[in-house]
Amino acid sequence: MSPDLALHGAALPGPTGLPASLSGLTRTLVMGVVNVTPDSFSDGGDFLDADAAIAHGLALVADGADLVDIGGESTRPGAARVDAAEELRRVLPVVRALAAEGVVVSIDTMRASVAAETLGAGAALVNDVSGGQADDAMARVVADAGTPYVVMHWRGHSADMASRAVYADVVTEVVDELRGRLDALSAAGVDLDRVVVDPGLGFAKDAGHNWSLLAHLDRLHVLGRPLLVGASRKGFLGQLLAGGDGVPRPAAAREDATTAVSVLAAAAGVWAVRVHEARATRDAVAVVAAARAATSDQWAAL
Ligand code: PMM
Repeated sequence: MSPDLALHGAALPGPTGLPASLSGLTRTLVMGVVNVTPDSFSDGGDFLDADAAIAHGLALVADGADLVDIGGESTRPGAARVDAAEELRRVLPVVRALAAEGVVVSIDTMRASVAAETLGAGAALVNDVSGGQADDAMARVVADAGTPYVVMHWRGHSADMASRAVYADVVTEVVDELRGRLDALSAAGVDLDRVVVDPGLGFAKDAGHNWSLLAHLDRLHVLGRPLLVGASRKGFLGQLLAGGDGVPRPAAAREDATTAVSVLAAAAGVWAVRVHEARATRDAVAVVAAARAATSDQWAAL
């Protein structure tokens, strides 16, 4: 049996092309979320005003976030799309201001035009929940910019993704479908050394699918790419923590469970976790890194 079973996933190094401040870290990184939307499931409407969004991004960094993910389009189940002009109007001033403050900014978008504009305004990474499927032009933008690129597992837009949550073996199918995306993106000119993969918890997945993926994160390492996991405040945590009446725990009261998932993900060796509150997760990933270092020291000494 492995001596360090609880810490089985040696953390993979991050993608090529990260700012130097993030490339040498030996712990799981913390990606803080700022949704500049009226309708995201947990923070919708809180940061629709650019000044509030900028202040929140800075607060996340003060709390320990290594990078901040800015999104202008809600992807919660059932959400309708916004047009590109509105999405850009929401995110551009926030990206520009935070990048000017020295914050490492990730842009959460499925649109090539929004990615291109915000990369020009200082974003350092593109986080595409569709993994390049929503916009054929995305691969070209990312390849030309040479920035890191998060490719999430996705089966279709939010309006009807629930009907696509059908799997015979969710872990195998997610791995196979992500591999298919990597092949397609590579053929389109994207340097896979710059790619991070994400199982897409909650996207065309029910609670059971999310738990299976979390329990088998180690199997995603077969893709040979750094991993990102986004479980923060998601519905499956609300279901887990439902009261006796069966009513899911509200999103804002899922923070401790989110931190517990950050521990699991860090122990499985993910490169980064995407969270709405940074402080507790930053402490959690520090704990896992210290335990991992002590485990290797102990066995190296034998
Ligand atoms: N989840 C949301 C939005 N963007 N991006 C990645 N890479 N992974 C995720 O799991 C993910 C994401 C869900 O919406 P939220 O911003 O309201 O949490």
